Amino acid sequence: MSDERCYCERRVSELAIAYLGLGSNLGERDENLCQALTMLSQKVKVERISSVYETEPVGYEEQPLFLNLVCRITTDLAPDELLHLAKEIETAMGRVPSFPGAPRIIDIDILFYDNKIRETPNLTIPHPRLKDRAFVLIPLAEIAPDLVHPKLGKSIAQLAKDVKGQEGVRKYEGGLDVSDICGRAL
Ligand code: PH2
Ligand code: MG
Ligand code: MG
Repeated sequence: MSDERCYCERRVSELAIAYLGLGSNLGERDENLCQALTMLSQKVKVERISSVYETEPVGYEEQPLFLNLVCRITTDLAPDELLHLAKEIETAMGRVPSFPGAPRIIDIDILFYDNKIRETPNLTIPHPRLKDRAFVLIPLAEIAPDLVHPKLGKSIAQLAKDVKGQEGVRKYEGGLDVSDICGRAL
């Protein structure tokens, strides 16, 4: 076995698998999702992208419908570095600070990072609200049904089956197919 091969195997085993949730409800929502995926792909490997869903706003309800998707990435970034990247992309795309749950051009959330459980003031992993959010669980069940939530011990398929508000999450049929364009662009 060559040294090079050993090196490659070592690198691969250091990569983390993370799942990200993306949402947009301002401007050209599908283009925003695509731009965010393209920017992410410059720093991490975007391995899989769910379908795009049009979703009713959860929480603060007086705002436009969202487009949501989730993706699986592999990365050598640590969780804090990944959070920093997500914030950097949000800001570069023109997101301005507002009240929690306000309309936004783009939101990029870390849902899972390997099997890690972490609760710190600036970052909680797994995402603390994902278990109640059909707009996360339904797309996630497409690409990771057997992923087990490390705190709840339940699979994504199970959580998605039981989650409330499923009627507010519909496959997005209009306009661009984000995963298609991004599939070509990434
Ligand atoms: N994000 C929120 C609050 N509410 N609702 C939908 N449908 N989609 C979102 O991405 C979303 C939300 C906070 O990040
Ligand atoms: Mg969010
Ligand atoms: Mg966020």
